[in-house]
Amino acid sequence: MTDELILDMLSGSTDFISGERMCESLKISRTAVWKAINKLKSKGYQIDSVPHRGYRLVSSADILSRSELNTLCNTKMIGKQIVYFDSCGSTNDEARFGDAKGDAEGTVYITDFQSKGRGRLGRGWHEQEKKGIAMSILLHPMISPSQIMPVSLICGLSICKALKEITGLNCNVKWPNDVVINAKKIAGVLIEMSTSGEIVQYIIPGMGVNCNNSIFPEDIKDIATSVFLETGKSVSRKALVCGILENFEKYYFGWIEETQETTDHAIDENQIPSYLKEYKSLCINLGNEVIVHQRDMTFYGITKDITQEGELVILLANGEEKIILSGEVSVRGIYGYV
Ligand code: BT5
Repeated sequence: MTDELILDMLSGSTDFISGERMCESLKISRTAVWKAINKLKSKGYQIDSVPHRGYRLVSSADILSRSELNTLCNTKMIGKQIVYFDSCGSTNDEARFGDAKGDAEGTVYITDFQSKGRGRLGRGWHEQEKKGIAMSILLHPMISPSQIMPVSLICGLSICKALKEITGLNCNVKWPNDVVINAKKIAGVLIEMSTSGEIVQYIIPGMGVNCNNSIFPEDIKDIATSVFLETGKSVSRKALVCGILENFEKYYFGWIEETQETTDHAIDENQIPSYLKEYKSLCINLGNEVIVHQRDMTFYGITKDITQEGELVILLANGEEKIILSGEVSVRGIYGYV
């Protein structure tokens, strides 16, 4: 914790900060400062120490530290509080524990290594230490459980947009929230929520993004990809985290506001929510052949549209239209479905 506070001070200054000033501001001993500086150096931070002048941060380690993310992220609420773990089981669990402790809406839980990352329906999420992004956001929206589908779409859209802005990659979203490029998956989203009757107590979107991975385990090597594998270059995970959080904040609060307006007034069927226009332009399902697996049923069709509530409209071979809110949807040509 002391090292995080010292990092806060160092990253907020381009000049040297004396050891004495650190002791005074943090009410700690000289030895505690010295130990914390050494801990930061051992994590990979390059810190100049000059007698009579103090310490200065020269370069950062590739760590998703709270203080640096706080300085970099240009958001009002999402990520204003960041809880960082060197390692943890699942950031979605950490967000759940955080909610129970009364953490604020918008708190982001992030780790450099997730040992028990979850996918949907009991599946796993592979993570390589310090190569990807694993983070979860705690949300307390004033909506009913039946209205949450767009949060899922907004997560995929935000990752897609940030990947374009930071790395130049042209990714797509596969409904509801996988992010894909060249028929492989580069990011996935797991949404978990708790409800009490008609009230949403929390929604926790967990996002996993493959950044600098050069290799994947045998079972997913043909379906997974990373920024590094697509561009041949490493990406700054910190910059990408901030890009995702900034996009998420913009689309999420825009959607909440529009939802509020449509609750106050009659729904205008022609007024598409702004996030949805952009989502549709990146959605690989639209116009393509899909297979839908729902419990014991499987059917084929062409994706015709996405409703304002975020559901998929599928045109079946017999001309009937089917609206899908959940289930596994595979798109022809995308990992595995050919
Ligand atoms: C997902 O599930 O894609 C949701 C992944 C969410 C992970 C984040 S990380 C932060 C937060 N904390 C968590 O514990 N989870 C969230 P699903 O659509 O069910 O896809 C899972 C499937 O994707 C697996 O069965 C594998 O086939 C494949 N897979 C696993 N790891 C992958 C990876 N790193 N890249 C691409 N595909 C992967």
